Amino acid sequence: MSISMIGQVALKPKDYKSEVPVVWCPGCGHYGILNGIYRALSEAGIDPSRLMSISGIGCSSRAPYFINSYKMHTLHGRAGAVATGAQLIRPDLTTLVMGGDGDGFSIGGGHMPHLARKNVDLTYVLFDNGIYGLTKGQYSPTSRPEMTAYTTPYGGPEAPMNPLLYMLTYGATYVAQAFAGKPGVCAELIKGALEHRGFAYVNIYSQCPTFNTVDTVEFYRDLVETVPQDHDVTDLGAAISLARRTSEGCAPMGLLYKVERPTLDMQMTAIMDGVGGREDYDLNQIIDANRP
Ligand SMILES: Cc1ncc(C[n+]2csc(CCOP(=O)(O)OP(=O)(O)O)c2C)c(N)n1
Repeated sequence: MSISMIGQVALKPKDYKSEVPVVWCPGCGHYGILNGIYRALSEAGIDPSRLMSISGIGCSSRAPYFINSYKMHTLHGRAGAVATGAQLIRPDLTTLVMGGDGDGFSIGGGHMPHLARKNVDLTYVLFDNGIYGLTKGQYSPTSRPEMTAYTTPYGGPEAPMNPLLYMLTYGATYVAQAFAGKPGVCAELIKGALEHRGFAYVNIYSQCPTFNTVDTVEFYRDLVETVPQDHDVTDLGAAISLARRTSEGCAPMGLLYKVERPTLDMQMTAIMDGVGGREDYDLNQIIDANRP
């Protein structure tokens, strides 16, 4: 988001809590992520009246209800598409998208590459619990083969996708990963994402104690490994190498990649300014001429 959005207000994390009670299961990792989001919003000084929280459908996609902001709870898998439109029409506001691995990478999988390649100026926090929670436990694109669910009672035949590798490959300009059991790390990385101008993707592992019995808190604790201090966040090759370590059983936690590139709204403004300055340009005439 634009730098002018930073430090607008001095509010405490609790000031970002809405009056809606949080209804996730006891022990759900999504609580830790939500706390990280409250802290990040507070530390970045985001004005709640200038914040758009947008989600699809899922347990995680309920997050906007719990955040003091303007909000849209949209269609399953369509949060990114709706957010792109909202951000383009109001680039002066902060756009925060939240949702699950099913929402983002199953039904919403067709939208994710375009958010990254277009460099839409928004923060996308993906609550990655490796399962469909809301619909009571089906296999998701990030499920490990070991996970048994009622749609895969003997485990799954598919290799899980790697969200970090995916986002790096499609051109996201900020890519980070954390674990819900470390809300402080979540807060730091989400704050960085909110302050970043461009498409910022934060993948957060989140335990689902109700339906996912293999990706436990202990599993994630052992899995995550802090990004080395000497990692160069502008080096795409190095970021990709770190992301690939996930398949070797040690997932990077921290900021993997961060670069500057013109955002979609900047490019659109440049085009419209250029066209709008032309004497022969008349939008109504163009629309009339192209009417079917
Ligand atoms: C078009 C459509 N298809 C399917 C559903 C059913 N559905 C709702 S949420 C969901 C998956 C939720 O999983 P995820 O996005 O990983 O979020 P979680 O609940 O685990 O946080 C599905 C399949 C739906 N609501 N709409």
